[in-house]
Amino acid sequence: MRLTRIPAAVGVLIAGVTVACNDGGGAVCGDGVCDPGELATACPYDCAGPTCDPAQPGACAGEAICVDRQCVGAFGRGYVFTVASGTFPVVDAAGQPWDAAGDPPDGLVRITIGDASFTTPVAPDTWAPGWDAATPSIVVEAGATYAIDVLERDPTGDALAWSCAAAPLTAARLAHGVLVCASPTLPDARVTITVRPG
Ligand SMILES: [Ca+2]
Ligand SMILES: [Ca+2]
Repeated sequence: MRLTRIPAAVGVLIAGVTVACNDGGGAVCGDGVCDPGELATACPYDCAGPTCDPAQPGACAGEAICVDRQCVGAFGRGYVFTVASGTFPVVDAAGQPWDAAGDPPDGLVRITIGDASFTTPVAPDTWAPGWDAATPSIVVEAGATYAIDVLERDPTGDALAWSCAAAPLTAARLAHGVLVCASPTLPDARVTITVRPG
């Protein structure tokens, strides 16, 4: 079907008053509104040319992120969180070696977004784990909390090494695309997590 571009896509001037006329709910291609999930490639009528650069975290104002060069609502959409890598301090928070005889730690990371939780595999015997472990797509709603728990595995179970939490997970953090969890007290205790829409 051929769509005709008309000024009414953004409003109609009636007796000197501009009336929004294409604000119906749902992602309807052709309604003149670039809804979440609509892309310039699939629906150029609604999502006109490039409006943002995804390499610029602050490219979109308000609670929005840049997807396919369009500023779209940050919340109510899926994200993939990838626990990339990290570093462990030489000793734990109690000043004790992680394992017997100074053996390197066996780190893993649990990430919790709202009600969704994901745990990486263990990276055995390393001070610089490179998990590169991606979550399934997790839908982030406005106001969702997040928590990152870095653990160390022993035969007796997992011990918490350090952790980070925030409420809520802001659009700015989602747009920035990187979450870093570093301990304020343990030197070199650091984990980097990347975030992308997906
Ligand atoms: Ca070990
Ligand atoms: Ca261990």
